Amino acid sequence: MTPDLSCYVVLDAGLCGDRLTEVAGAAVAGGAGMVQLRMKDATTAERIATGRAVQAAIGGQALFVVNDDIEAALALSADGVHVGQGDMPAAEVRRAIGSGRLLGLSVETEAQARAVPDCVDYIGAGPVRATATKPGHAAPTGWDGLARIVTASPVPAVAIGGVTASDASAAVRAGAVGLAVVSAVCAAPDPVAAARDIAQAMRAAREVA
Ligand code: TZP
Ligand code: MG
Repeated sequence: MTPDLSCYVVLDAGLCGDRLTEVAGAAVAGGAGMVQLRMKDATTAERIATGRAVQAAIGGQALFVVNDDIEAALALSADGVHVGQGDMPAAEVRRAIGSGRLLGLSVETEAQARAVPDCVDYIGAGPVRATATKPGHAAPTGWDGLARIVTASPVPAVAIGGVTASDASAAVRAGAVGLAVVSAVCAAPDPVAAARDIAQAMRAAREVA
């Protein structure tokens, strides 16, 4: 499975509110290749119910991963799971989800990037910039820090944290394969156009690189 991570939309329940399913469909219509369901304060049952609606909205047009919740991901037959440094260790997640699903890991520092195990398929690296979307996040990496993380990581990286379509060139220069966004799509007045801008900007940035 070689996912297209150029435009990776993280559906944050807090930011999307009751538009979550609508934003999922819009993200895919705009060209998002990967969609993550991120419901921090929900139960597994709620994640499964919302995940079903999201999957219906995506209609198989993008990969679908669940943040943190292995049980929900398995119940949904999701394409993968994304975990952070404070969650279950990646090797244990891999054992639980099997080899046929994607495993993403959040990475905040170069040291963490060096320690990424082989069982991880991609990393979400950042935050590149400070962002209100993730309270208590690690120190922003900036683009130079992101480049160091990318170099240290054995697997592809998407840049996350306050990034927008206008960051595509910087992300490509830093070696990232995509932009992972929450507010740039979830809080956009036109989420289809927002996702399309990101996907196109990444394509264009790669062409000139
Ligand atoms: N992980 C690192 S920063 C972040 C996550 C989930 C939030 C990114 O949100 P936004 O709105 O794109 O800055
Ligand atoms: Mg987590």
